[in-house]
Amino acid sequence: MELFLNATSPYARMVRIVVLEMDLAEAVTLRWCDPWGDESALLEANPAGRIPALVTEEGTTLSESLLIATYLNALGQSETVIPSGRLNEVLHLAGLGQSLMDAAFTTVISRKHHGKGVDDSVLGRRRWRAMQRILERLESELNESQVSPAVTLGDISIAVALDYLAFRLPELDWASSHPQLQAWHRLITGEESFQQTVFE
Ligand SMILES: N[C@@H](CCC(=O)N[C@@H](CS)C(=O)NCC(=O)O)C(=O)O
Repeated sequence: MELFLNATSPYARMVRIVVLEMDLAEAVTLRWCDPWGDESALLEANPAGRIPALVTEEGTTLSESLLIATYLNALGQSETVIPSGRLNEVLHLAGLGQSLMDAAFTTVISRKHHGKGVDDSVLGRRRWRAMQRILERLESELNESQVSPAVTLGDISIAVALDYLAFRLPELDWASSHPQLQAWHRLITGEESFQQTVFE
């Protein structure tokens, strides 16, 4: 299989961590690319021109990080990142993580193209409010005692989104205002799969 990715995409990092957690690293060739460069190989794999994109052993092209994660989860030999007995909880958390990622990533890209003033636009403010609300929700739902040895897609999605906030929007300083979440995040990101994939 081939996975198109770069070192700064939170969506791609989430999938990469799933690859590692599912013991699939040897089955996946990493295809480093610039999603903004319209490279033909990436456009072939995903006409939307976005990463992550996965080409399966059969040559099927998959896009969208959560769908790729679902596919990899079904392939793996080891413990699953979407345990069926915890489906509600895992999908609930994965959705919150993805929403946080979306709001953060759109903020970063909007700033890049329209300047920081875009944060004060109607949509910019809406995104900031969404991020604050999601962080408050996570602070109320997660703490150290909920960390189980087998990391799930929900854990991965949220922890990567939080790392992305610290990486690209450090002024938000989510950690100091959300102490329980910070403690949860510290435990999750101690995993080898997180250490191997830090944002660069
Ligand atoms: N919903 C998509 C979002 C993917 C996405 O936006 N990826 C960014 C990189 S972080 C990208 O490739 N952007 C290039 C573009 O939008 O043209 C997913 O979950 O995979």
